[in-house]
Amino acid sequence: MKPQILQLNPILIPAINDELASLYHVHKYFEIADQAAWLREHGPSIQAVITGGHTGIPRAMLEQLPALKVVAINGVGTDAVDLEYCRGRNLPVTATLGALTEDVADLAIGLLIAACRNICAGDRFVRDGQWELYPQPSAIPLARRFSGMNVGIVGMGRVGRAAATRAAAFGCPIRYTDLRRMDDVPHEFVADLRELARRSDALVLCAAADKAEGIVDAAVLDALGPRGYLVNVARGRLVNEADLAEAVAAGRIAGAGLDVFVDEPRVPLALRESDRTTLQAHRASATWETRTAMAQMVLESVAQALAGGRPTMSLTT
Ligand code: 8YV
Repeated sequence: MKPQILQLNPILIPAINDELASLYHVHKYFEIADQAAWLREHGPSIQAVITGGHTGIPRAMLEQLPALKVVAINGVGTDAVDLEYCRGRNLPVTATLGALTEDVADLAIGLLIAACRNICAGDRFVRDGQWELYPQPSAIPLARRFSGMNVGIVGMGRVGRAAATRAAAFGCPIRYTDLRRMDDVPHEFVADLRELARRSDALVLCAAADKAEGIVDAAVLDALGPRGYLVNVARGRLVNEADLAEAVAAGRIAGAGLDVFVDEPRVPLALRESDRTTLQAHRASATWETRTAMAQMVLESVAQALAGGRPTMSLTT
């Protein structure tokens, strides 16, 4: 009999789904109507879980999966999995480390340029026929130059470094904050986030959210100031979203480019209504190339764990 695996998020690569189906009996949790009853009946036979970084897996569900040999995260965020609990069970939790770095950094810079240059508002202006109605150049406010901006990176991990490399290529002086100074990073370390915001034209959030919640609050946004931009490609909960919505609505920051939100897919109205925001539906890693590479790593991790070995990408064992 094929091993039974539980998939909490869809995988969007047909070839990978075919391979999963050929190797395992795959249960798609998101398609099950009575999930509680299903878990009670089938939980004991599940040997592997595949989930997304943002979705993770609740501890209560893990407790209903006694035969589990691996939690394979199709992503890099581990903030939605209780890693301590998994360590206690000697349960491998794997992530797709390195696979999505470039795409997430690309989108960070894309969002920042889109925010500075009002690309989405400009698109709506043309698309809605407004240009014909208001052909005078003054109908659209002047934008801000991105090249040469002071960029502050919050979280100098893989994605932070890739975003810094890209911004540096645009002639941007880079500063960063993290839990500690990194000896192998050529950019200026600023320990205090508020100070980093004060010295930045744009703050780019690339940090893990395992321990950081609401670190970008009204005080940080005010330090960024009315000419400053916020970009978030990490996790919504790094930001106090109510503070951000107020700052955007009042023009206390110049704009924001956001791929992630506190309570996805719900996005506060103030952020949706504002022309200062450029919004994405948590899409930073959503390219064919990256999602294929990620899904292959997930397949590999599940195979390694079910063969009785320690998955190479395990963060807990
Ligand atoms: C993933 C993410 O692409 O890597 C993460 O932690 O949040 C995402 O960007 C997502 O998990 C895909 O399932």
